[in-house]
Amino acid sequence: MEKTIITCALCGAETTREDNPNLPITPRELAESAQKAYEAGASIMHLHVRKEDGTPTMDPDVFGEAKELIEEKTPAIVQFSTGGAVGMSLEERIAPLELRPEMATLTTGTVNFGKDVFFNPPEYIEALARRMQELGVKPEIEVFEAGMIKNALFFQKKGLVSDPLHFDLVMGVPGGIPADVRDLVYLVESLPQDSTWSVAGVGRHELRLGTVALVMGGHVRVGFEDNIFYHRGELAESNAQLVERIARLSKELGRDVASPDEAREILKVNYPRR
Ligand code: KMH
Ligand code: ZN
Repeated sequence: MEKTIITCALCGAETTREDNPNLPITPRELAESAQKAYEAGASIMHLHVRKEDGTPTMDPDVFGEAKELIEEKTPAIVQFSTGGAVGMSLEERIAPLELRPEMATLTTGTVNFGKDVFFNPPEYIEALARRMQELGVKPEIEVFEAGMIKNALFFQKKGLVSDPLHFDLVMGVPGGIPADVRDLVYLVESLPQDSTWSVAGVGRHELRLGTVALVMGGHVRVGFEDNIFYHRGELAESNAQLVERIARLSKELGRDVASPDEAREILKVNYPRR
């Protein structure tokens, strides 16, 4: 089977230091966490950034600083979030793309998100996809609900996202698709043949669905954005600890872990790293 691409979702927008005191927040902390995650086997860093007080921001200056520091410390692919936090405007969410990360996320539909709504109307999707295409940024299509796959194909037909598509199946968000294995199988069977995919199981589902994905030939996302625990009731010490475990499982199951350059090859990330 193909090597496993491990994505590390370093901090997200929702996890707080109260949830887990080991959460990296500043660009320097994010880069240090990324370095250890890279050494443990991660080849993509899914990046959100925070203000100094820990609240989420889409400030391009903060994204730029974090990107630069991560790229100094690791050869990993830096993947910007364009989802940000619920309630952010399109203008805020699109702005960091001008920094031309190698990859960025693209959520192809609106979904309830706990008590909130993660708002992604067609005009947002179109604007984000178009700008990514213009700048040569490879989208990772974030799927929180089954209908988002079909919607991604609609934008592909319009010529706004290019083949081969890469999907991240985000499962177990309250309001989104549940994290059952049958749901994962259904989502994977709904993807275009030539596409690639990873799974991001939320909370306790991270390890279980990640392991199933390894067996199915998919790729895996782990990290504090999705899960703060190592075991039930035991907080994870670091992002690297979560990466290390899924890397170990992958190797035990006969799949080596992809380096960043191997990940670029598998995903057809064309944009040359600067
Ligand atoms: N924080 C969520 C509302 C993305 O990174 O693009 C959206 C999210 C998806 O995390
Ligand atoms: Zn995210």
